Amino acid sequence: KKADIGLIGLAVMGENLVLNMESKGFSVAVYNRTTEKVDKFIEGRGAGKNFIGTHSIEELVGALATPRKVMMLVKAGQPVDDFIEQIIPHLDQGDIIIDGGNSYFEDTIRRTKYVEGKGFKFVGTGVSGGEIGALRGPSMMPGGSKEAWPEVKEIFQAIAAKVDDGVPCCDWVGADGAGHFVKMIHNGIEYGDMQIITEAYQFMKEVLGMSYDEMHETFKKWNKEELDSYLIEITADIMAFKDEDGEPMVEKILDTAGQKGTGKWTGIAAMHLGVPLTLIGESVFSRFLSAQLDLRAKASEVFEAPEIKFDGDKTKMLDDLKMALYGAKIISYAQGYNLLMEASKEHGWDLNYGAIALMWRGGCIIRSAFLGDINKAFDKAPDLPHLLLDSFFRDKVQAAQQGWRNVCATAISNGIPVPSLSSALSYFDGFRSKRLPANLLQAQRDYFGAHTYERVDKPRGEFFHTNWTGEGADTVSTAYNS
Ligand code: 2AM
Repeated sequence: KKADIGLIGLAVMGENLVLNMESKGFSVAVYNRTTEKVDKFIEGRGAGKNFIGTHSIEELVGALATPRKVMMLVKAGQPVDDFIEQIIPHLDQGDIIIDGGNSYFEDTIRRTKYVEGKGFKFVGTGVSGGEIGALRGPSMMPGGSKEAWPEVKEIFQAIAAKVDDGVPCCDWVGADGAGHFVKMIHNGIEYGDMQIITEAYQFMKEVLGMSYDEMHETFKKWNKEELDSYLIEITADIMAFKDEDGEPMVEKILDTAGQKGTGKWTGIAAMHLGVPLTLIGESVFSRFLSAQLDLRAKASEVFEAPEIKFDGDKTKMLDDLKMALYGAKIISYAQGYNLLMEASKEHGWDLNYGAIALMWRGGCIIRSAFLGDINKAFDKAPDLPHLLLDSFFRDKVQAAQQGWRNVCATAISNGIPVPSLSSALSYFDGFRSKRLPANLLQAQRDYFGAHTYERVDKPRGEFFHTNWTGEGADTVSTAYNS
């Protein structure tokens, strides 16, 4: 009997994902470049289960029922292109190649065109949730050849995480690179969520002078309220975790953050599309700053920190801090969705924003109750132009802003960095401003470069130039319009 699906790449993600598929009743043919891993798997975790071990791409493809579904979970980049080349000669019309790795969405756009050009179908799917997610139910974000969706839907939705009454955290995202793009935004949002929690941690510890036990209790409490989410939950656990000597484990960890680049890609995508993705941007920069250990050590000897002065009501300040996190989180998701909307326009993806919130609602690192509220906002208004214009989030941000301002002001006067919390607040203050000081910016550009400007008392699209110094000629610059 032929297998329902084939998988290339028996590393951590691949192995757990095929075990998940098998547990849902699907038979899976497996292959890995280093073929000893195939045998090890078949004799080990795969023993006695519905797997077919194969030792070549030809054998793998030959073991599959038609239309064939060949899924790759291999290192992003060249290996994906190499495998596509190896798979294609063995395929028939209608067969499907699936890339479940962490591919860059531009690569997925290119590969979809290429594979479709050869007469086959291509799916690039984001898979989030790490090792445990892959085994028990990840969040899955598939995009690519639309005609492939009915063929893979059953398997994908069966293995995906479920929320509420069994709603799968997996739905069709859109054409070509849409799935991998949405996965990238997920990762960017994850950077932001993590960063604002670390800012709250430093504030609690240094401004409020809280102990790890107190911080543990606070995060635990927050996890039952608006901030209910996986990242708040694990942070509560981490606060309580003691090293062998009884000291808090986090105190032993070097303060230099790593990254694999997906947050950076999200920031770059925002720059390309002209979207003010400030909170995620700051969280990426904060990781870079954390990595400048030596420079920071030197600077810490040069500059004196302001003395911490806090004699206010700690309970009230903790409530304010929760509001700061909540307000900033709303901003971060609003900015992330702004980027999704611009990308959707640019690439013609026609993204379903409510469905994306549901895909992230369970299984992945950013899973939270909050995503249910985002889903509701897009249910109410599928064409909502910006999350902050939804009445629910508008009211929440209004209610959060006083506490949030208080936290930022207190942090700044005490010399505690809050780049993401404060930049999100500045964004909000800019976003709600009918008039920004960009009028001066336009004047400067016109002054030094004759870039021209539009006037408040004339229709848009009419451009003016002023001879600011009385020396310049009347020639205007048409070099840049942005
Ligand atoms: P390996 O076990 O033979 O190293 C995650 O690293 C997965 O991607 C593994 O299955 C790994 O195969 C595969 N992989 C990594 N680099 C590869 C390459 N250059 N060519 C083929 N497979 C690769």
